[in-house]
Amino acid sequence: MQPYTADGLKDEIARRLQVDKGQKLEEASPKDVYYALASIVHGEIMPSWNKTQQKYKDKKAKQVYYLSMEFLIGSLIKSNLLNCGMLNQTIEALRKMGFHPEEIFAQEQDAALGNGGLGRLAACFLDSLSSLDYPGHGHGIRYRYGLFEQRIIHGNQVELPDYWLKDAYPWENRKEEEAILIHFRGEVHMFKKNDGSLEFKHENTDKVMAVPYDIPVVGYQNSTVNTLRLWSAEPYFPPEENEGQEDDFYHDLEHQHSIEQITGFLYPDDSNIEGKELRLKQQYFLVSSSIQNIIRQFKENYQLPLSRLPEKVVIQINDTHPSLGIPEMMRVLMDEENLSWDAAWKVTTGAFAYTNHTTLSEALETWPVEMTEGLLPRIYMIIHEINERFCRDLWFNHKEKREEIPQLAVIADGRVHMARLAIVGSFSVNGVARIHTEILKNQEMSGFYSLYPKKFNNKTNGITHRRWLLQANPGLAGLITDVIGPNWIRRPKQLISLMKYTKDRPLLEKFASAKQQNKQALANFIHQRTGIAVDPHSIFDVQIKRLHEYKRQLLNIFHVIYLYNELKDNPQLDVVPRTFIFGAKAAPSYYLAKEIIKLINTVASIVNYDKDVKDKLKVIFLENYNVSLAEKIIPAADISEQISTASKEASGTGNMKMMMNGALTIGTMDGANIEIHDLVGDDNMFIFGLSAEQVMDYYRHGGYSATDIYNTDDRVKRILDQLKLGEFGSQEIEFKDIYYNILSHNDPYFVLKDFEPYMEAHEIVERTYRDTYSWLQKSVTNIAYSGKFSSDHTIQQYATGIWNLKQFKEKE
Ligand code: OX2
Repeated sequence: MQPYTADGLKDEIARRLQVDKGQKLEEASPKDVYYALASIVHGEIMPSWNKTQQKYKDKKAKQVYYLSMEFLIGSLIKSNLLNCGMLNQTIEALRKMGFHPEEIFAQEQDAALGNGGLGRLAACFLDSLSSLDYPGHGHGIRYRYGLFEQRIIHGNQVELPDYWLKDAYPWENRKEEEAILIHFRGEVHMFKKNDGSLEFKHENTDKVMAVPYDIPVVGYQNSTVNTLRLWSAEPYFPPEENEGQEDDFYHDLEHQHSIEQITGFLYPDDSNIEGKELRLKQQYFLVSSSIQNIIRQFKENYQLPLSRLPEKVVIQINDTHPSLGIPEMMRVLMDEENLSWDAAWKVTTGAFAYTNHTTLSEALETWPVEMTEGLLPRIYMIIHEINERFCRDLWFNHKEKREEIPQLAVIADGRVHMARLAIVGSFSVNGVARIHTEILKNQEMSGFYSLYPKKFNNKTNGITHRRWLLQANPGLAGLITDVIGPNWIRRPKQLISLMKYTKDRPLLEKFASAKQQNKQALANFIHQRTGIAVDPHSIFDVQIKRLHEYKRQLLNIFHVIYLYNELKDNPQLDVVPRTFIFGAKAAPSYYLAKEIIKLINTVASIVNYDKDVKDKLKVIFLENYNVSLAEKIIPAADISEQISTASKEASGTGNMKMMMNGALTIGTMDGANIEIHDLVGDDNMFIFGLSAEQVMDYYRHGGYSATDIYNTDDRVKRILDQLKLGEFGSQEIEFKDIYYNILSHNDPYFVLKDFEPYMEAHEIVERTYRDTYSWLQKSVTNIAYSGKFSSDHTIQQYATGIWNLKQFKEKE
């Protein structure tokens, strides 16, 4: 890529404005400048993009396709500039032009094509694949509406549509010539061929075009550019029907609308299934377009028989959402490419690998047989056959499993069980953190684990340190480079060299000052957004993630209420000032989650204006939490709240992002917290609460008695009574459902059970914070060990352990 100087860039921006819009620089709005800049960057990317694709083709490289219903890529302008090696010059150029660089970057709307961790993981993986020169691409859906925009009105979450495409999106290229036809419904007819074998014809189908939009995935200063291909649903116009159809105008409009619905919006559920036919349609739309495309590219590029596809192609499915790709590949191989069942099955199970992200039963997808069969008759036939063969194999070849067949069958109780389909049809099944994989092997999927022990493996999640440290926290990143040199940028594990400096007081002061600047910046942002002044020297205690009962934002807000009660009883109490920062979206239909958001906002509205509390306690709920907001909050965090009910959070990735930015974790022994603990130990994080074994043990024995705790712990009783009696609401009934959920439904997520240890852990936090020097040592220790959680490391593990993929280094 061409190295631009700041002046060169400035001139080029001015030239583009002139040529494209007839505009003088002085007349250009921030948006105009953003588009001019994005078009320059895109122009820089194009040649490398073409070259990379050509190289893969010429060298017949093996490729991985990451299939995901979600890619939470956020904003790309800064990361593209960074990866192209143009960020610093751009910042300088924009300043010279009299613009605030962040204002220009903020013109890009986040592409919020994901809900949370699962979608963001996919985006981090793409970044690492390109940065490590792996041939790896994403396939997803180009939703016209991304995750809803959240507004908080009178404390309540209100959802607004996220029409992120209302302005042109500068990073995508429409590739109409590569569109693919998708078939829904219709009938399947069977014929006997001359050789006696059967032929299936899927006829009278509803046809939809899948049009690809390609987004470049730029590697970090290495000229590798892979592709994120997002499919958009459009009406199919058969050539012969182009004329004389005016009579059907309204019918056509309706038809067109129903087709465009398929890629209309992202389902806003996280760790929860949304059992709707439209969602099933979206899933099949994604996999049918992707699988047809993969097979087409294989045939074009490799000139090999399809039986050898697994040597050149591996398909990683992100949770079960794309697991219909398995029967879809069988369909294409058998019905279109004339492979036998056995040959097609060998290819399919040699190509697919499945990542599981949760053991929550409410998230395990199943689809009603009638719905699947009606919408996808040929696919259903294939699933049925997969199931028949699998059950037969169990019956005849695994006699010890006969009793378990109902729990293992792909079709059971009138439903198609997607996780079972994914396990049977893949050569690899992985969990996303060590404990999660162990739970899969020994509990949730133990029946399958004993059948196929070799399929199961762990790949602990990771995050791209380029976006989450280098780009989001330039102050800290620059300091790290000053201390240990720049090699950590390409080899993040080298952050460990920081351990040599944990006793260097003057240096620790510099770390403190980098954090302080970020806290000041966040305090300014909070003031501008909410009008509330927070003390930038208070502890910034952060919980940012989707709102879910198992993530226990409720436990956090109970702690806040407890502190508030203490301060009300004794306003002179000597406490370290705290700012509690929340960011969370609740699924629109998740009533209790929305009540918890309302409770947090209600507590905030009382605490923040109470004179007795003064500056000792502030509660901030930042609305519309998304990737861009995370980039502002994470560099400023002192405390990272990772307090899920043990065994429930498969991994978590926010825990890694905050650790990498020097926050200390308060958390349960759950998900990847355990692996953070392996590295930094009890001295450098605050672990509390029930273990996963204890939680699972309670579940097996019908839970524990929440009422006992209510009756014996005055602090708990006071908080719950305050909820019930309406002390935190405008009406008495306000938060009674939270109250009853805990006491009448016996506290399914162990909020009360973990209350006492959580309070104690927070006391230790406070004591530790008072010792600035010791706090800084712990903070730097966390940064030093965080390199292991770079997604580069995770991707290396996938590449060697599952994909058998080679880095594609160009030899010039
Ligand atoms: C999330 C998990 O809840 C989270 O623990 C994990 O870190 C993340 O995926 C990435 O692996 N939907 N979202 C998740 O799982 C599902 C299903």
